Amino acid sequence: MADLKSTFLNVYSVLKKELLEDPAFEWSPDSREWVERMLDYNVPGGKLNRGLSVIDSYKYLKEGKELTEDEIFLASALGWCIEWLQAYFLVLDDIMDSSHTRRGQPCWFRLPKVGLIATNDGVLLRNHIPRILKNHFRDKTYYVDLLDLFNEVEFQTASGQMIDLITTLEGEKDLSKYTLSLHRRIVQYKTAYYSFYLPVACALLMAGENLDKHVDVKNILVEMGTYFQVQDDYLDCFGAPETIGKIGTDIEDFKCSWLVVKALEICNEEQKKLLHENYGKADPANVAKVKALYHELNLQGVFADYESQSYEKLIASIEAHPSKAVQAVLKSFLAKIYKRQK
Ligand code: GPP
Ligand code: MG
Ligand code: MG
Ligand code: MG
Repeated sequence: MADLKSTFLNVYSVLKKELLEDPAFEWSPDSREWVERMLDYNVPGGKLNRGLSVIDSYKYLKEGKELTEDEIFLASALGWCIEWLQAYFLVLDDIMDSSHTRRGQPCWFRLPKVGLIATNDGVLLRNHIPRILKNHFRDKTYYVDLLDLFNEVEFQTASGQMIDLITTLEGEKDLSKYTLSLHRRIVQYKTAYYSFYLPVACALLMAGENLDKHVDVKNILVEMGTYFQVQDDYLDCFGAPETIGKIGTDIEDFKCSWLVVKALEICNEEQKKLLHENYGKADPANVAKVKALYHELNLQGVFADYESQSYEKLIASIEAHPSKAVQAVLKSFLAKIYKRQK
């Protein structure tokens, strides 16, 4: 595993070097330095689960056959495309969510030298993906399918992000619209497709599969991604910032988080009034009142039940899948996130 990770990181250096020598631009020392610093700050510092999953999944699909060096490189390059996509989303999401920290350091746009240049860096990160794909996959039979996959998934994510944002609009602060079905729609689109379906879909394309034949796999991965974002919502309030690398902002931002949806489901009238008065305000005193209510309602216990039920359901649907190789892919993915603390 440690070995796979270091191979994966070596591929990052190769891809970065190619991008910094992209012949479509006339580089200067300044521009090269900026992009290199921007990439090193935003691309490789996460858990790398999404990227590494492409290699893992491809291995399972090859049913134990030793991968060639070329296959490992290509699966890693696709894994990095997903990490690039994630970096692009996070740089912009942190601006949209007024976040302060990410991966244990200030958000990129919070650096005094960066500010709103970060928006253009997001655009650059996004543009790097088709360049990596062109450099390494142009002559593959599945090249068009890869481009189409990344486009589809980006559209779904941006659409999910849009509903995440517009539900919080000032002047329409109305908690009564925050239901489990709205929450589900948001997280399915903003998180599940790019974080769960995309890595496995990349591996399937590399293995020569037709994605139209794997709708059942997609459905299971979307379920898993939904569970993953519920964990993210939970950790936003109950996680330790030193462990998750970020300070939560969902309460301040009036987000349709799984926690507020559950709180609204189980609270009494008096508690509901407290939520209405304090949710979505930046003042730490208001935030503290919401957190105290979450404790009072034992949302930790409610979440623990949700977590074990989701796990059981996911395992049952995975075991109903006819292919043992696909089962192995999905189970290894689930094992990586079950009861995660970060
Ligand atoms: C995670 O939501 C969703 C994304 C990172 C998708 C962003 C999509 C864009 C098109 C910008 P989150 O805000 O809960 O994540 P975190 O808790 O990590 O800030
Ligand atoms: Mg965010
Ligand atoms: Mg967000
Ligand atoms: Mg979050």
